[in-house]
Amino acid sequence: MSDSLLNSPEVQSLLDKVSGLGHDAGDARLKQIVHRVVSDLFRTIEDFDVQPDEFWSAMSYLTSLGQANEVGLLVPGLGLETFLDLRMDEAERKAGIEGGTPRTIEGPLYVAGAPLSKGEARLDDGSETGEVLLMDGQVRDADGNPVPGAVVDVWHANTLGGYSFFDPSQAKYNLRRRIETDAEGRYRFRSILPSGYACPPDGPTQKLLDRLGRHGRRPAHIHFFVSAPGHRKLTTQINIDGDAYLHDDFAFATRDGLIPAVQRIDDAAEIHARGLNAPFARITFDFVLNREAENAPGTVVHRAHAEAA
Ligand code: MBD
Ligand code: FE
Repeated sequence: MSDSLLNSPEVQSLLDKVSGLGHDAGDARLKQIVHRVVSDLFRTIEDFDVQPDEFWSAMSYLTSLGQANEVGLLVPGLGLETFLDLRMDEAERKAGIEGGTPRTIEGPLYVAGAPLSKGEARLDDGSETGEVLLMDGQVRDADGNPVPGAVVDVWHANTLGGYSFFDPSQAKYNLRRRIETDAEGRYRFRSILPSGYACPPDGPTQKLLDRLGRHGRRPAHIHFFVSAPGHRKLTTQINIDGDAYLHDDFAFATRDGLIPAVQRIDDAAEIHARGLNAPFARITFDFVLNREAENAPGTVVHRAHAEAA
């Protein structure tokens, strides 16, 4: 409402001191950003006449978000992770990089150091009765040439939407593998079809979503990092077609080009030939990597990751 208080010399001087402006010690870029963020908070408090009770309930919310280790869950829920993707897409367009497999968000549930194998892997430990999924494809470069020796780092949820490590009922690295592509750039794996994810119903993320009148569901999906020397690292996911939340993802990660057909195979001879005893699902999906470029920001993102002990 009133800009006069915000613009008063007293408040402007307060913001300068808060941000460490006016002296050389510290990090100049961080000072600018803190100044902007705190100024915007002051403005929000002023414009909405935020009362002390409301302010302290927000501080207590942030405390609980950290204590529940849900910062990485609220971030995609607020579209921030998708916004970072859109910015990277734009930077690549400006750098003349086009045509690779679309990126989409990493999300909070990656675990580093999954077992590495050549050409193929089985992701599930056989303890679940989910529908078998056979997935395969090729990693290619921008010119359509196969990329041998690329690493396809894949992770997904089980049939209850739970991820190993975060769900202690699952074995270490269950449904997580790294597969090195073969001489033709091909990878293949056997797993089970995942189910969609739901935010912990009693957690702080879901609490905010409830107050926004939103759900906390994701469609069934499979995550990938695909990397190879000389190429831009790809962070992406595929969605399982037909999921009720396919175009209603609380984390805003569904993109055109990332919804491959799911073939349902019920031919007895083919089931038998695969060493299986029930109908299974098959997905073929090729990844196209862009060449590394000096005029675009890097795609190797440093963020805290769990490592299964
Ligand atoms: C997930 O499995 C996920 O991928 C994201 C982005 C958020 C929550 C759970
Ligand atoms: Fe996920």
